[in-house]
Amino acid sequence: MNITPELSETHYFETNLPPSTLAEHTALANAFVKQHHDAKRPVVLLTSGGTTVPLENQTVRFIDNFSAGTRGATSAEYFLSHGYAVIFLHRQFSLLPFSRHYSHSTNCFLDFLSEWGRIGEDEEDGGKAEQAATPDVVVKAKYRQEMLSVLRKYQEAKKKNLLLLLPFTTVTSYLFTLKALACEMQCLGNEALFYLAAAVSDFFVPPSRMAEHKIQSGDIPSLGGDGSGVGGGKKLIVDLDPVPKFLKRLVEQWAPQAMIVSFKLETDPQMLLSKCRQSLERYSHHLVIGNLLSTRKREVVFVDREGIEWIRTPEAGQDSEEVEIESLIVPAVIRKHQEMLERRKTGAKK
Ligand code: PAZ
Repeated sequence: MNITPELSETHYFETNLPPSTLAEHTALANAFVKQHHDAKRPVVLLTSGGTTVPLENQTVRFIDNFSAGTRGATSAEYFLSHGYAVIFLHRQFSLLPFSRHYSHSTNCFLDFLSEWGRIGEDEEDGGKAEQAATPDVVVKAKYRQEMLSVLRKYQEAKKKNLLLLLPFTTVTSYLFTLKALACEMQCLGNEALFYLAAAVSDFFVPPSRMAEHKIQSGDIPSLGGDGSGVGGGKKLIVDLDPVPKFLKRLVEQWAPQAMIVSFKLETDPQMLLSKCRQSLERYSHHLVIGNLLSTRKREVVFVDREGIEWIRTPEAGQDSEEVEIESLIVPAVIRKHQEMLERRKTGAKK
């Protein structure tokens, strides 16, 4: 039988179990989408972080992806600052908008704090502070201004319910949730934007070949040889199937009216542009943003039907603040989204 992409995708959803959180996450997304649709606010579904590929049903070992979620968490803050409501579909425990400034950093969050009035701990405070009557804790003076600004933006997003955090772990839970959320967002039509920055595994272990329990080194067969090599010639061979390509389904069926932006990561500079163009041709979505592992925080390339455009951060000088590249990427994506909305309103084709 010839396995078409449609068949392999249908087969994937029929043979893998949905995550136990699917119904709850779909209901949360439904209410969120309704609220912002009523308020005529554009909504972006932003995916972030890496998916895992479990090797066992009762998972002890899994294959992981390097992504920390920096691109996604940072971009989410810029989308919020430009008036979008954000569904943040992210790898559990990866970076989150706002808290990213203080979590996963080389500092322990306690390093941002000091005891009120404790001379020497935080010189600026120590100089000015009076001894507190009761022990208290404060943010160190040098972090206060920035933390206040982050806190205000975070509280504003919370108060207006502009940010919905939905976690995933495995590639399967990611795909089931993406599909369900896309369907929930259909009512938004053109106002919906998909910004797919998650690093999604291309391969997985199908349920039919998945070990139930922790793989035991003693059960692994010896693969020939005289047994004198490392491990006595034993090898754990991991046999993975390709994950069906979902982008086409997303574009054509799950979110046919939305603007869809995907990221493409490569390590070989010679391949980056051709892979971005290939992705655009294959899936017919609106924009591919290419980036290289080694330079992803300094430059990206936009590839769409109009051509290519590099976006780079300015050289950080001695006194100048480092510019987050997402502060350049997100407004450029939003411009394209607004242009698309304008074109659809006027019925112009492009
Ligand atoms: O999460 P991070 O900031 O460390 O990395 C971001 C990224 C490189 C995963 C993202 O920009 C990206 O390219 N995502 C798509 C990866 C892919 O080609 O599947």
